[in-house]
Amino acid sequence: MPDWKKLIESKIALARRGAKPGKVHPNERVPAGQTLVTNFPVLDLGVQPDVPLDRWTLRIHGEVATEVRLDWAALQSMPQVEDISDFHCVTRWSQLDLPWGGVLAREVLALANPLPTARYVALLGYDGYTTNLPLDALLDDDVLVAHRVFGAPLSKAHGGPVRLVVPKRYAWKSPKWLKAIELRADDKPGFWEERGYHNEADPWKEERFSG
Ligand SMILES: Nc1nc2c(c(=O)[nH]1)N[C@H]1C(S)=C(S)[C@@H](COP(=O)(O)O)O[C@H]1N2
Ligand SMILES: [Mo]
Repeated sequence: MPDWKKLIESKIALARRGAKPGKVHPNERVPAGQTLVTNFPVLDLGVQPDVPLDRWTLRIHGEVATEVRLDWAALQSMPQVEDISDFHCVTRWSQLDLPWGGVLAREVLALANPLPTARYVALLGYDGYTTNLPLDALLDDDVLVAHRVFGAPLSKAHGGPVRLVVPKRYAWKSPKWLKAIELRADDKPGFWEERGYHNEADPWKEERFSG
């Protein structure tokens, strides 16, 4: 793994600093401490893996009855939905009304027949990035295994060909270049969660840091 020390320190500093005065619009759409943007910033660890469509697969494994490896054709053959949702990054920007296209995460999970013991998910990106959520968080009707945004295929910068979108959590819980979903009986902290970010990440409770 590359040396992310500087990047990690600057991201944590940004999140700790507070939003710029006069630029915050907390209201029923914008959580406290967030600044509205419209340019859909790109944020990641600086490694944007190249995943050609014919090499992309999504593995669903762990506490499941049927381990599944979904390829692009299989994803396309599933019911396609669109959902417009807001995106809140812990580094203080929020973009409203992102029009995602893809497949409901809960339908993708159902293919693997999760066992009753499955209570958490560990999510993995092709860049090695990890994050974690309760399984329940993936069952909402705004959580997409997304491959389109703004009516076009998802760009590599934004996690194409396929990413997860979990609008009710800070955006670090929405892994780009989605590679695997591991269903687990126990919770397993991901990249940022191990570095002090909050395990739950609800922007409406400003769950930025743990402790
Ligand atoms: N695979 C992967 N997914 C990731 C990240 C990453 O570094 N790698 N960064 C996260 C963070 S911190 C944010 S804010 C969002 C940003 O998504 P965007 O670049 O499409 O705006 O992606 C999240 N998903
Ligand atoms: Mo972020």
